[in-house]
Amino acid sequence: MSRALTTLSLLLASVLCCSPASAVLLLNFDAASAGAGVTPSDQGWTRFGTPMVNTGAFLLQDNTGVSGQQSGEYLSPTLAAGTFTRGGAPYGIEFRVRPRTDLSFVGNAWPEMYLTWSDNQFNYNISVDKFGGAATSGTGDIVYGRNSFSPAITGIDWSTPHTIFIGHRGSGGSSVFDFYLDGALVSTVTDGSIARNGSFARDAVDFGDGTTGDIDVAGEWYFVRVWNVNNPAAAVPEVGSFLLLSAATGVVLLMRRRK
Ligand SMILES: [Ca+2]
Ligand SMILES: [Ca+2]
Repeated sequence: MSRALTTLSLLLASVLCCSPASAVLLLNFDAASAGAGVTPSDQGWTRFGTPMVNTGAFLLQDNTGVSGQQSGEYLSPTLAAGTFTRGGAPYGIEFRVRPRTDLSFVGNAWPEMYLTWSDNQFNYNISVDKFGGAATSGTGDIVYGRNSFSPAITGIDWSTPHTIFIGHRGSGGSSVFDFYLDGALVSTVTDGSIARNGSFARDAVDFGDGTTGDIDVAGEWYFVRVWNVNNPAAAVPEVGSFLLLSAATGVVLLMRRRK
């Protein structure tokens, strides 16, 4: 075996033997991958209320053009029992969104553009707020809670979409949630702060417009994913990409040796 091939073999072997365990994408609805017109209903999710429209880039949630208040949300297929366990194994909920209109920050406005899930003990929910609190311009938030909004991430410029990653860490029988904005850790919330009574979307996720109350809002959902890892840096599933990268490195080495 030539030295170059040996080098390539060693590279591949080192990747195979020493890569961290691959992250597993447990659930994924990606609007762009699904294609225009395809909704989560076509991929085994359950829809409640008004459908969203897949533009080919995102799912458009928009009930603002119809008088009265609508709701419309999608509940994912149920994952393996215990996937979400309080104090249990890591998991991550990742989604890319852009609100088009503001949450009015009154009463039951909380689920007008929200994402929710439950573990074996509690329900959790976050909402996407274009303008923080009662503001009517400026930056906005990712908030949690009901009737009052507690911000997990603030100062978000929603003129463009952003990716939110909520990482679950078990901690001695209870849980903490790390909130990431576009891959950067912003805050950590204990389950005592974010947990609510309820079991809707247990071992599953649900997103969209969850109430017929108050005003309606519009927004864009690009993807919604669940991982078996709790931080976005680890959320890279493709072993193949590592091999390709290594093979490319090997080719470069081969070319250099030939010079
Ligand atoms: Ca609504
Ligand atoms: Ca607001």
